[in-house]
This record gives sequence, structure tokens and C-alpha cells, in this order.
Amino acid sequence: MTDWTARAAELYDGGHRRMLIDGDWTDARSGAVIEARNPADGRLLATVPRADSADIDRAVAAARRAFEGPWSRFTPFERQALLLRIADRVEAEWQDLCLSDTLDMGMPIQRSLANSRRVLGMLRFYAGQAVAIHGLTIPNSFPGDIRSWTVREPLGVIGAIIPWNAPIAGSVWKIAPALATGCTVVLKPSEEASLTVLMLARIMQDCGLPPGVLNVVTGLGPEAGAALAAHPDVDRVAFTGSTGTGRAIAQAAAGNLRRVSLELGGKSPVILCRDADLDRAIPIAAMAVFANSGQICIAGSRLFVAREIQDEVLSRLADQAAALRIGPGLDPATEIGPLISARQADRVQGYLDRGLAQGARLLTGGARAEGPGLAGGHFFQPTVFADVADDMTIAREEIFGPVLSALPFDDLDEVVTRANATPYGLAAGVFTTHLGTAHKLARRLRAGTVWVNMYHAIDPAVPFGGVKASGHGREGGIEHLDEFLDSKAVWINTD
Ligand code: TXE
Repeated sequence: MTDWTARAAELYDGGHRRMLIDGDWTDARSGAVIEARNPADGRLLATVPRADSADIDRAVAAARRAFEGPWSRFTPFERQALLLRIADRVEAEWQDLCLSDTLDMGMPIQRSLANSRRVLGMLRFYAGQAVAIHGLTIPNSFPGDIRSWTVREPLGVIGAIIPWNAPIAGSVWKIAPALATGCTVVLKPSEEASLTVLMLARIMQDCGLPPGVLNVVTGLGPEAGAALAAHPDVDRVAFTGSTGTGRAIAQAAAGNLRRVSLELGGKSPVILCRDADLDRAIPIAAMAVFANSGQICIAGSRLFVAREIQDEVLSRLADQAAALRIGPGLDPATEIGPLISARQADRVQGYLDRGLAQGARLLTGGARAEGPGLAGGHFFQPTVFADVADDMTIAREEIFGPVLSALPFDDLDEVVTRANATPYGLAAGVFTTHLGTAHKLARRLRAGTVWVNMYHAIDPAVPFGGVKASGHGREGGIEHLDEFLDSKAVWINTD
């Protein structure tokens, strides 16, 4: 069995890590650094460069040179082979990558390890797609021998910006399709969780990526992030993060007509119908919101429960929440790790206070978690509120913490209207044993994904994304490739 604590000490000892620009491991021009601390105990893991616009300029220029130079000469089959090599190396170093995420952002190690199917799947799925990109031969209305067809060409330099809640999956989801299509990437990870992305970049570089194809620039959102989002030589900004920052990025991009894809927040409803199989539904509904301490864009944070079964469901849910094991992510028994930061814990506490002030009834949790092994960390108890009204703040805003708001409902039309009455539209869950209800709700819920009798399933081959304020564009599946490609029409008069 792996000794995670011993390996953790070997991986990060408080030393300095550099970022990757143009194939070189480099510091910020300014020399400034950011501290990376373990949210489970506050310990310093490493420092990383705090890049600013001068570093972003260097990275974008390198990405442009690579796009027009060596990377453009890679055939699709060579790009495929490279992605497959990367997948094999990621698989070989999977334990260290997961451990790094656990140390840097708190994800329980078991949860992190379980993500391999998805992450390796993404690399191999897009490796497959690299050789399947092609245009169409299109008949046209011109007389004579005039032929027309389309060629699918890579867009160019992708500016990718990701949050801290799933560094490995979040970065691979942007990098793999970009490389498959022949684009180059400047990736800015979150200032809260850069370390694993740097590790991933080292693996990819070791596999033979030419300099400049992948650049990872660490820094703060308003500095490096804003500079990347506004850079005139970036062809598309691919952003995952909060709706507020997404809006700012879309506004910046509107001025220079840059393309943007946005994966933003959510306030996803989970609907437990009267005829649901409760033994199956309750554990899934609990983890729909508590997994990763609620720090997931698809957290099922609004639980609509049929009024007749409300008492039973809520009492079982509260028991389940109270029994979850809170602890440092390094402990393989941990189910609920820390929140990412003191700031995030304060935000969550603020929402709890508002919930109580607005009249919600606390069933379990409601405070920071303390006790042996939790000192210095940002731990929070899984929390369940009953008697939540639709207009309460906890039912409307994304909390990004382990907080469930339960709302009773009486009939299906009503619950559809209420579930859809949110600015967001990322995901939804339905629990029912009635086939007609399953189909009806799947059709009528306004969300990018609807799960029935399950939750959280995300697959490399299946598109994922939001509607309304949850963003636009799709990640995963073949649709995702469209975001990195242009169609060029070619006409030839052979008469
Ligand atoms: O997000 P940001 P933060 C929500 C969640 C969380 C809150 C704040 O509710 O509590 O947002 O988290 C970069 N120009 N979500 O502050 O700011 C930033 O450096 C360009 C939900 O971490 O959106 C990071 O790399 N970039 C969401 C990335 O954007 C900027 C996931 C995301 O940070 C920037 C994350 C700027 N002006 C947060 N400002 C989800 N639902 O998945 C910041 N960034």
C-alpha cells in the first residue's frame, strides 16, 4: 500500500517550482512568487511564479511560433501518437498526480484516484479524434466544372483559464482536444492550485511536445488571467470558473471579437419523486452535493423532494451527511476534505448565516469542523437545510460548499417550473421509477445535462456544458473539437 504521507514529503518540501514557457522552466520576469499551501493543514508546499502581462506576452508569442512552425508540421497521426504517449505517462504517474491534487487543493485521495477512467479516457478519446478530423466535398449550384469542399483547420493559439476545483481533469479537458486539432495552448491554472498542472506539463513535455505547444503560466486572475483573456494574439479564450469572471472575460472579448467558450457555475436541481427508489436515491443525492466538499460546478445543491416522502428523506439524508468522514485528503478513509481556502470557508459560513437569518431550518452541520487531525485546515461540516423557500439566498446562489437546500414540491409541473427558475442551467438530477416521468423531466428541465437515477457521470465521449448563465460551448465529445477548428471553403474552377 502506498505510504501517502512519505511520498507527500518527497513531492513538496516548500521549495520553488517554475512555470513552462517556450519549453523552458522559467520564473516571472518580475521575480514575484505565490505561495501554495495545503488547505488541510496550512503548510507551505511550494512557491510558484506570479506571472504578469509581460510573461503572458512571452507565452503567447511562443505559442504562436510553435503553431506556425514545428507543430504545424506534425501530421494528425503524429499528434495522435503523442497524445497516446502522454496518456501512458499520465497513467504511469497517476498516483503522484492525484497526490499532488490532494495536497494542493484538498481533494480526498480516493476521489482523485477514481478519476483516472475519465482523465485517461479524455487523452485517448481525443487521440482517436486527431485522425478523424476532415471536411466535406459539397456539390454547388454553379454550372461547369467548379468544385467546392471544406478543410478543417486548427484555430491557432488557445488561452485556457481554469479554476482550482479539479486541476487534473480541468486542464486535460482543455489541452487534449486543443492538441488533437493542432492548436497550441497557453494555460493559466488557478492561483489556488497550480502545482499539479505544472507536473502535468512536465510529463507532456517529456513525451516530446515541441517548445511552445503547451505553456503553463502561473499567476493571479486579475493579473495573468486578465492579460491572457485580453491578449490580441489569442484566437480563443476557453474559460472555466465563476459566472462573474466569465462575464468579465466575455465583455473583454467582445471588444476585439475574440471567440470565447465558458464553463461557468450552477445551482443544479435534484428532483426526488414520490415513486423514487429511496435506498438508491438518497446516497446519490447526498454525494451529488457533498462530493469534493461541494466544490463542483455540477453540485446538486437544490433538492426538490415530493412532500409525501419529505420527512423520511430528510431524516435519512441528515443521518447520511452526519456520518460522512471529514478529514485530510491524504487519509484514504476521508470522504469530505477541506475547502480550498480560508476565504472560501468564510464565504460558506456567510451563506449559512443568511440561510438561518432567512428562516431555513438546520437539520445537520452548519459549522466548521474541528477535532483531531483537522487543526489548521478549512474543514466544513456537511450541512442540510429544510424548509428552504425558493427566494432564499441559499436556494439561489452558488455556494461552492457542502450545503444542501431541501425544498418540498407537490406536482411535476410545479417542480419543473421551480427547478428552471434560476439563472443557471448546468445540470439536473431526477429520481423516479416511472419511465414516463423520467422522459418528461429529462425533456423539460433546462440544463446541459440531465441524469436519471444517477448523478455526476461525465464521460470523454459525451458533451458537457451549460445553458443560460452556466455558459456556452461544450466540453467532451466530438462537439468540443468544433471550438478549436475553423472550416475553410476551397473552390476550384477546373474548366
Ligand atoms: O473563481 P474565478 P474563484 C465560483 C465558486 C467560488 C467562486 C470564487 O462559487 O466560490 O467562484 O472562486 C481566473 N480575468 N466558482 O475566485 O475567479 C482565476 O485566476 C481572467 C465556480 O477561484 O472564476 C482562476 O484561474 N481570469 C466555478 C479562474 O479564473 C481571471 C469554478 C477561476 O477563478 C480573472 C470556480 C480575470 N479578471 C469558481 N479573475 C465552477 N462552477 O466550476 C480570476 N481569473
